[in-house]
Amino acid sequence: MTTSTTPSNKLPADFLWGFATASFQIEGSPNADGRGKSIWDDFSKAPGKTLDGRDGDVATDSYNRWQEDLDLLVQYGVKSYRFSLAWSRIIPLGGRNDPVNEAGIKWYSDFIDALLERGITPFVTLYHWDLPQALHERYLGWLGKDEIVQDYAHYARVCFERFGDRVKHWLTMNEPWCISILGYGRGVFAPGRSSDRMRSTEGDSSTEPWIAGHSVILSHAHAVKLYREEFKQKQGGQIGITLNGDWAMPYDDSPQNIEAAQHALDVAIGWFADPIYLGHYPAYMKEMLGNRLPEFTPEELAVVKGSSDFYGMNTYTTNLCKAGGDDEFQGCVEYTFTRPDGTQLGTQAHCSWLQDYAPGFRDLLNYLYKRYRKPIYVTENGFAVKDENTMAIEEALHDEDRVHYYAGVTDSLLAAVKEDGVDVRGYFGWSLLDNFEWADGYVTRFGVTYVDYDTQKRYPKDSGKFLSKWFKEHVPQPAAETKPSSPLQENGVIVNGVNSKTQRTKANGPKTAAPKQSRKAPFARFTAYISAFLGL
Ligand code: PNW
Repeated sequence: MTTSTTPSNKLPADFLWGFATASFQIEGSPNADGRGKSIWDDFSKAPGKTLDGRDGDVATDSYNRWQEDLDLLVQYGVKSYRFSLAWSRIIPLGGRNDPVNEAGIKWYSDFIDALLERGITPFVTLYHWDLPQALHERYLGWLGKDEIVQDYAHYARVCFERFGDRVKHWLTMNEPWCISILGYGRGVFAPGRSSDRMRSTEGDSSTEPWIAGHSVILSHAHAVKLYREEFKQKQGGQIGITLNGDWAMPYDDSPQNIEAAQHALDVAIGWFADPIYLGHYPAYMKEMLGNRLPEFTPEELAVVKGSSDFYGMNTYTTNLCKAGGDDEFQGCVEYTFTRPDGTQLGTQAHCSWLQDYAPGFRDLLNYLYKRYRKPIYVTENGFAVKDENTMAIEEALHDEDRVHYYAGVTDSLLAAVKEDGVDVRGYFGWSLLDNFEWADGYVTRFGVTYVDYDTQKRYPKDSGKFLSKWFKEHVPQPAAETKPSSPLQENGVIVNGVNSKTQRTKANGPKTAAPKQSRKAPFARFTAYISAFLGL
């Protein structure tokens, strides 16, 4: 393990840290440069679908303000940025026989170049929920297994071909549980299908989520097969999936509640992770769903098993688990934040499903590493301060509860790596910016940067400064590191914005601080600028 060569309170020098976003949540500009509609365009405009009745047409206007976003990333000193590609900007109608949109490709291509020029590693999600609307109309999106697997693989191929010379970290899907359950079961996310006829005129919550999940797994697996067979050798990147999943703690010591916590994990995480890493659905899911759980053919399973180079972990909270109830989407387990003695697990966030409980973060890392034996990238983690949206900006910038959350989590992260030996390779806070929080509209803010939606001005919060400082202190600076003004090239191929010599230095771990003399003047100006900006 790389950690053995680093001092006891430091993460490895090549640890990637940064912030995450998603296309529909930040870009806006739904009609720019030939973009096609996604399922979130109409859904977010339909009455009653978002808390504040607002849609994603402007969001944080990042399609236009991308340079400001890059400036922020530089000022925070991130190593990496996780963002997603909007499928309908690249293939407006989405399908394998539909035209590719060069203007959309150019936008992302320029953005990737701009990241690399700043020494920031792009960590790219292919699918973060904005399915091309045309594919929903053609065959109901993720319910049309045979079609979607081929269309998704084709979309992935276009992305590997056009961006894979520069992108070395790929995520196929963001949070299959949310895609399937919230989109096709509870009906609270696009496309909003549900058996609840108050909510939707169409849908069957008892069958569709499990069918959608099956298609997501197969689509992911076929994209990975394609990458490994045709791209990996020459491009040299890694590819995997990112799953949501919160730690599940038994409500008390009773055997049925201990078992309930495992059932919660089986449905929240094992539904996807067990087939992908272990080669089968969890036994409990079969028991719970019977023949409503689709089966993999042996040929499908051969593609699915082992189809992720790492474990992409999105996590936010810990749930206390009690056996009982009939909510299959939670494994027929009841969740609470109230302990048997009446106390709360942690500080309540703005959204009901989230409380601050850092020990759960460490426990989850340990559970996942032990069960799936893969290096872990924490691809999302964050907190929404209660009532932040109604505070004056000055008050919101001092986001004490979010700082507390991140202080706990970073402690847990370090303990998991240094004391427990968990192989964690990266960490991304959710989110770089306050943004369009799906069904919550803009009322729930997850950003480490405050966005004033009247002016679109960005203001770093205390939490952003905290993470910037924490990672600066806990990730050794590679000896040769400067902020390159243009991507360095090796054999004509840009390698993550640094050349392989720098990477080797990084991998070996620096023994001493970087000699700064040679670039003293510009470097000193640069650090002074960052410090002034962050108020450090
Ligand atoms: C994730 N839940 O979504 C998504 O990946 C982000 O796009 C989103 O903004 C972020 O977390 C914050 O919500 C989730 O109900 C949505 O447990 C809902 C849940 C979890 C994650």
